[in-house]
Amino acid sequence: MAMASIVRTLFLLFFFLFSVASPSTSTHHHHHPLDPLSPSELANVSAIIKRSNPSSTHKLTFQYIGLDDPDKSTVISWLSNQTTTTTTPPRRAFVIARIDQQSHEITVDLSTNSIVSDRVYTGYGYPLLTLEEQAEADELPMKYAPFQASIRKRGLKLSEVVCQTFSVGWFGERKQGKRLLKILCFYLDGTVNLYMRPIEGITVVVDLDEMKVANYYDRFTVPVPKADGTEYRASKQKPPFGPSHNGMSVVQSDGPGFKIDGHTIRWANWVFHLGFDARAGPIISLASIYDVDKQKFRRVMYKGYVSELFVPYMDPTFEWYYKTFFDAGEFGFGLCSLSLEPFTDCPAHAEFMDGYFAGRDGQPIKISNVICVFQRYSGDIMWRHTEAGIPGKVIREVRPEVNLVVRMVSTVGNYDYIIDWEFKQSGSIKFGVGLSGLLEVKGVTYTHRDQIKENVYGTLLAENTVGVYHDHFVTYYLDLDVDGEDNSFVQGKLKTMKITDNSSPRKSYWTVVSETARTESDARVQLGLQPAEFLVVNPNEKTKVGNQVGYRILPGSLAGPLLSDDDYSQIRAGFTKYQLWVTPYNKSEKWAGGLYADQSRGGDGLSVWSSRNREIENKDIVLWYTLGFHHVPYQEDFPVMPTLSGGFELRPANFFDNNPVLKAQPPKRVSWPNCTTTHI
Ligand SMILES: *[C@@H]1O[C@H](CO)[C@@H](O)[C@H](O)[C@H]1NC(C)=O
Ligand SMILES: *[C@@H]1O[C@H](CO)[C@@H](O)[C@H](O)[C@H]1NC(C)=O
Ligand SMILES: *[C@@H]1O[C@H](CO)[C@@H](O)[C@H](O)[C@H]1NC(C)=O
Ligand SMILES: *[C@@H]1O[C@H](CO)[C@@H](O)[C@H](O)[C@H]1NC(C)=O
Ligand SMILES: [Cu+2]
Repeated sequence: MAMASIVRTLFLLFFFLFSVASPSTSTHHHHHPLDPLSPSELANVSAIIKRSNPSSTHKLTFQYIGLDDPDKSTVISWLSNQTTTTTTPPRRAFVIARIDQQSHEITVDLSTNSIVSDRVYTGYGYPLLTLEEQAEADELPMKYAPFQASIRKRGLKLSEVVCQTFSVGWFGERKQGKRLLKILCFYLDGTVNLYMRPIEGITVVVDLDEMKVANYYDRFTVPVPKADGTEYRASKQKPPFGPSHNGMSVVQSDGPGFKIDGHTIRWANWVFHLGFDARAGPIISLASIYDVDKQKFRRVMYKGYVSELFVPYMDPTFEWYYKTFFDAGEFGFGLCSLSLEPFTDCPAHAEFMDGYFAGRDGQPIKISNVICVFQRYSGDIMWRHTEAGIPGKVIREVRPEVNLVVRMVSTVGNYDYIIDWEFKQSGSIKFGVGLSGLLEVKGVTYTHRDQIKENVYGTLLAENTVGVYHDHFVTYYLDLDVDGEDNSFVQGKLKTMKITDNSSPRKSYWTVVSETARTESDARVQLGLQPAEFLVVNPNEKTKVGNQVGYRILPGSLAGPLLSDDDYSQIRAGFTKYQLWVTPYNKSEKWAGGLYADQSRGGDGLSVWSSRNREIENKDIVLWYTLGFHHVPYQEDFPVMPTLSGGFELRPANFFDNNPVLKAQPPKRVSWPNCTTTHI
């Protein structure tokens, strides 16, 4: 939620000094039209834009540079022709730059090294914040005399203070606001867990375009929570120690089991493309699964990624009310990811992929090991049966479950979001979100619950420390192409049927009544209220016995908004109103909270698009799924949260003619060094 700590600034410097990829070293030519922009492409894009906006006369910053995908039809015909041709479609970049305090949307053609279009955006809202401008803003209070006085007044040392940036949201202001950030500061002095030591009462407002303090508030003083007990580093813990385990690992006798070729990953019966984007993080494209009976790969998903995260806090007081963050659209979900640590973030047998983004000056910055890919074996059973009903014999068949996981962790300030894409041989894709990291806590005078007589909007977690109630909503963009583009959204509603004519001893049963959504309004669903199956089908493709081929959504982590519809934050986050939406495919409809999420007003985004109520039957459609957590903090979340996990699943539904892993081969017995099975 908050961003740009000193830690991150140091990381950034590190990358600038050691990891800036030189354009001249990369002559790598592109293998796939959906590959993310390479370092040299990022450098070229910014060089082209800089050339037409010389720094002598223009102030230019790059807020976002990413791949501008070729048209879907181009990609698909490239894919089906790729063995016979080597030319990839022309590469383009989409850029949002701030030029002389205006937001420009610029498309650059990399095959001609030229600007194709340059449009000034005049609507509400602002683009992604850069890491660099946040780091600069964080330093402003240190040199601001009233802030220094506030720190002195509290008896604190300025050298132990670190500040963090917070987006300001929108609360009904009529006039277009300036690009602002709010800055809150924290106290180290004996800990690295700065988030547990807020210096409450002080709010610094920064004008980003001017890069100066625009407003300053010091409204009250409460004790800064103690450093004691906030430490989470293993090296700093004192006995008695917690539980340990035996350092277990998984043996892969024949290697990793998957192949990474550029950005294309092949594993078991799956093939897909894995990209990285500063805003979305990992992007999975062109996921297809091999059908053993049909002897071919069949398309499942054209593209999927996290489109937005909405994190509203539930404290309406002056210091907290504005905390209603759009973590992807304001801070960049990819931008906030840091290198994964081998052996701990991902198991020993994982492989890693690097990611690149453009810094504020347009130069490429590398995040090494930003994504990992690994096989997951957790002792689960893929399918089994023991047959004891046949006289004279017992038949036992078991297939253990081994899945493939693609993982990225985004650390948006205090929170760590663990994003897992898990592919199963049975055709399922599981979407996992894990929340860990540090709570955003509020400093209070109370040291015991019995002292509290007012609403503190959260849980007293430790002395002087309240964990404020909040939500996390994660919205996925899922462009499913089940056996091709033209798909429909079907709700199979489970209806109770009454028997009143005594035709059966039963009084009732349930049956499935299927309804195909005709327009977008038919496909807005608040999950959990009614028993139903939710499917994306291809009405033009049938199984041998005549069912429409499809995939169904297995909902999970259901949480709807609890803010009122007229609350400004909820207007901005209209996409959380339903957990499921379906829209017709439109290349420009990507970001559920709008392209310009910072200070957005709800004028762009999923709920606005859906309100056009376009036709979606037997068309290229996009499914949007929002999972959520209402987070009531508990003391166990202090000083660092044990991971809270959630997710949902897409699962084939009459897609295959029978169990697609019927003929999955039993695994080879792996011989373990010095290990025998223990019988209990
Ligand atoms: C970058 O630009 C240079 C010259 O302007 C060109 O030779 C090179 O191919 C470009 N690289 C990419 C990846 O577009
Ligand atoms: C292969 O490429 C050609 C020309 O680029 C295109 O006309 C054709 O449709 C493509 N084939 C398929 C199967 O998409
Ligand atoms: C695609 O979406 C944009 C943004 O919602 C809209 O302006 C445009 O009209 C749409 N195009 C089509 C063909 O529907
Ligand atoms: C396996 O056992 C042998 C003999 O008992 C021993 O020398 C060796 O170190 C063991 N290897 C491992 C990996 O534990
Ligand atoms: Cu939380």
